[in-house]
Amino acid sequence: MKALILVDIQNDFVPGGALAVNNGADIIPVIHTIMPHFELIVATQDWHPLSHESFAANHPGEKTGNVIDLHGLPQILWPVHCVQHTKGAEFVESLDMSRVNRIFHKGTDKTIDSYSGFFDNGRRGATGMGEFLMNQGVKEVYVVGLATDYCVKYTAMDAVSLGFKTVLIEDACRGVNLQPGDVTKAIEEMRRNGVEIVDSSVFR
Ligand code: VGL
Ligand code: ZN
Repeated sequence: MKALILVDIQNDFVPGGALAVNNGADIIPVIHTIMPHFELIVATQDWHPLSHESFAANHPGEKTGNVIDLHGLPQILWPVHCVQHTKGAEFVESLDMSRVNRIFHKGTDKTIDSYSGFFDNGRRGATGMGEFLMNQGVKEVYVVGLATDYCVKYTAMDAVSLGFKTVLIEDACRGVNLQPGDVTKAIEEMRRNGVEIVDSSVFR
């Protein structure tokens, strides 16, 4: 049994959003061509309280892009994004959510960020997605979404660590590239960690 994981396809991560990923919305038609090949589809939703400590605005004197020590973990400071119950946190309207079986929220604990859709960055808590997929008999996961160099990368690498055969569909992802080359590096890191990298053309 295989499952498709949609990572953080939310308004704040596409052009016009608070943490927009270049060409982020271009993945949506690609994902629509892939969806019919899956019986099980799950989605992650970055879902922060306004007080989330990954927001630069919650650290007077700090700005977006700075790295701080957050309760023992290095934390990149982000603009305020994906605040619970706001427009920015909603799934992009053109995405067909009718095919999505379950949604998993992440980043709800204000004291720790959560790039992966499985665990927070300290592996202190789980979202329940891993257990859900295992209970459904899933052995193989295909990962798509935003952003390649953060939430997609950590989700894919955690999937490997949980024992899933893990495939990244590269053209169904886009990245932030805070530093030029970050996306390329993220793809290489995933490959090194056992993630198979493919193009959506394998489904045609
Ligand atoms: C993400 C930074 C902060 C992502 C989420 O979805 O890649 N990046 N929160
Ligand atoms: Zn976030």
